[in-house]
Amino acid sequence: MTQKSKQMQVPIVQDILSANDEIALQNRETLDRTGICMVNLMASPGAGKTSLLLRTIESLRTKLRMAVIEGDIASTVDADRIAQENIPVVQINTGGQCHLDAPMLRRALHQLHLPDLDLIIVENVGNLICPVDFHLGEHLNIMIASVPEGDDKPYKYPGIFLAVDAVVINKIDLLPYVHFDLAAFRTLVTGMNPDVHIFEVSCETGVGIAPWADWLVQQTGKCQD
Ligand SMILES: Nc1nc2c(ncn2[C@@H]2O[C@H](COP(=O)(O)OP(=O)(O)O)[C@@H](O)[C@H]2O)c(=O)[nH]1
Ligand SMILES: [Mg+2]
Ligand SMILES: [Zn+2]
Repeated sequence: MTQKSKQMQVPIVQDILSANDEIALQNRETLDRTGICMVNLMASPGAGKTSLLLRTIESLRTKLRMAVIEGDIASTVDADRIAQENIPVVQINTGGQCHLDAPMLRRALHQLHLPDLDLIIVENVGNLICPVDFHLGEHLNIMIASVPEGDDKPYKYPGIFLAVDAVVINKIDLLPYVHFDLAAFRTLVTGMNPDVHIFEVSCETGVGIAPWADWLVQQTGKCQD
């Protein structure tokens, strides 16, 4: 790439991001008017986003009125699974795009009956890189880091670890079989992001889901004040 074409690309990216931020702000205002908390759930493919959603729905079904927005490059597999739980679900197929953006969320929010909801959880496209750059209007950014992915991910993808409000370490049932230094991982993440909340869970066994669900109830309450 020539120096000139490099210079030309930077303002274009900034324009896209700021146009997105403007719509994200409008989404946020829509949610705040109705006192809804929206969570942007990010992780690599297979880390356990849909599994954590299912466990969260199971725990909070009687406490919060929830809906799910499912982002995928293609297919409705995850949305179909959530719909079986009798929770309102909207599928966004990004048509190849590797992240959700605020205009997509605006269209999805139009399909939900907002006065009936307390909490919306958005399953972003499986990707640790760009989803974090595209605000959706969310109140909380959460990432899942799963044990088999290894404990070095904060070094490789610092952007997402710096930006999130909470890191959910999933698949802790696999700790006896996989090298993952939990203490070192915690130290590294809190060193990068001192305010981050860290949860250790297994969506397979249900261990650790209760503290995560309690925290989510508490955070949702803040949006309703
Ligand atoms: N052993 C184990 N497997 C899990 C756990 N959570 C999810 N999985 C499995 O990991 C795979 C991917 O999970 P999924 O929720 O679809 O991940 P997503 O792509 O991030 O939505 C599935 O086969 C799940 O059964 C866990 O805590 N322990
Ligand atoms: Mg999924
Ligand atoms: Zn992307």
